[in-house]
Amino acid sequence: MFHRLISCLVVVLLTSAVFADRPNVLMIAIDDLNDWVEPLGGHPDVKTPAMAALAARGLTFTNAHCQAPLCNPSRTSLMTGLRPTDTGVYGLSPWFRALPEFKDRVTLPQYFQSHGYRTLIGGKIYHGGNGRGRDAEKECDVWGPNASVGAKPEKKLIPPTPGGNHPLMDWGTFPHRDEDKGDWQVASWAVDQLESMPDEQPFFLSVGFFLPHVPCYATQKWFDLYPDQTMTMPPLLPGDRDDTPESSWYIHWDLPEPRLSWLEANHQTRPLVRSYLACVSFVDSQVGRVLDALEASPYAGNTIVVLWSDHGYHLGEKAISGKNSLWARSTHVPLIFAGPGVPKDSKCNQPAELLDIYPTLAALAALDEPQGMEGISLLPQIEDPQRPRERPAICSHNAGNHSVCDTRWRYIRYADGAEELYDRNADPDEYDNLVAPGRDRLPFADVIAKLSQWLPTDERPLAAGSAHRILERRADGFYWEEKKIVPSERVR
Ligand SMILES: [Ca+2]
Ligand SMILES: [Ca+2]
Repeated sequence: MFHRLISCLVVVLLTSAVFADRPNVLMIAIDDLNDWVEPLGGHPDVKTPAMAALAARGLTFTNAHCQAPLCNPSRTSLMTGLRPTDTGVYGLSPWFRALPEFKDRVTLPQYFQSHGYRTLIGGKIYHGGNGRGRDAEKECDVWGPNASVGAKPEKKLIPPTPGGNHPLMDWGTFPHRDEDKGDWQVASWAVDQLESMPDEQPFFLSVGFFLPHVPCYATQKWFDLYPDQTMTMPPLLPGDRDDTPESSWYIHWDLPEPRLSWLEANHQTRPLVRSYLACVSFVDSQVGRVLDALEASPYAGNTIVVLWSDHGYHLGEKAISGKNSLWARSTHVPLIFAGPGVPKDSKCNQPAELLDIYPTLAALAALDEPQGMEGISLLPQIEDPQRPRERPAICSHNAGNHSVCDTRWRYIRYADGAEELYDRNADPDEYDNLVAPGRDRLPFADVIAKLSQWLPTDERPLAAGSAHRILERRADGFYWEEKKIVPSERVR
């Protein structure tokens, strides 16, 4: 009995000694946030003071890209450390735990939990309610509130949208309070956790915000930041799709997110842009509430912060709104690290992938190197932001469709072999497809050969239960959500 007591005491003392120098982790995820944030400069008017302050005390990866331009596959990849091409998860279904081969895959929070961390998840980290059902206790120690829209108007604020007038497809302002929004409640939960965190364990706190995902509702004060008369519109080049291949339409063939043609016909382009900007600033204010609480807590000096978005969003660029593309507006995402070991006010333009977050956080926290990762730790770039990275950033949207970005080029290859190439230094808006049909491909053969080496091979078959936004190339043509694509029916 006495021996047991002593050995328990020794274990407690040892554990405290080990934990004492382990940094905590605060991971902030934002849904559908493109590069319209101050640290990335994607929109000249955008006001995101909290993210700017985080960038000032950390390192921003200015050339970071998601692995899939859609919630479920992107988050599955980030949290498991596997590419969509190796999970077969490309659609809004399945939840990867439903697949026998990933039932026990150790996710990012679970990896920290296995190293003695207390793990907490609030808001949208996994897609929808994933992880919160049966066996929820296996995913983390503490679940906070799920993501929600919160206050809604009595009826939609915009005209009925194509593709079934989806209830989420809406934007604008109406009388409500910031406190009644789902993201406010998620931020409040995170603040409460930081104020009452037990001291005996380091923590891994994941906080996922829903906005600026549609419906883009915000209170009037956030719209007032962007006066309609002076707000800058994104550059929308008429005819920009004239040089993109036919299959570039297949990857977003039929969606609830309206095309630019519908936005224009319904005078909704400016309202959408303004609502999106308002929501970006609102969500930034909620990031600020959480970061202020961290600053006021005993953990201010010993917490690694990482902020990311699961993918970007088009606001009319390339004739579409929404995600589901392989261009900059869909793949380019905020990725900011701050805290112990991270240089202040720094930028790194080397290609980075959301997939890299898992091994990077493990390295920053000095845990054993996680095995079986497809991401590569960004620690060398955190130590020296100028240090080159050989591997480009790869984004995949359904089997066979990939984009590859290095520090200069974006190369896209679709499942039917069609190609695009953009010189992002000379053409940051990716207007000019250098290898459009009829153009001389030869001057770019070397660049294409170099980038093509990184295209995923041996792609895993589509995961069982795949649904929603699934594109397949079959012997007799392309199928969108099980329905054969008839090219002449394309909605421009
Ligand atoms: Ca998303
Ligand atoms: Ca073009």
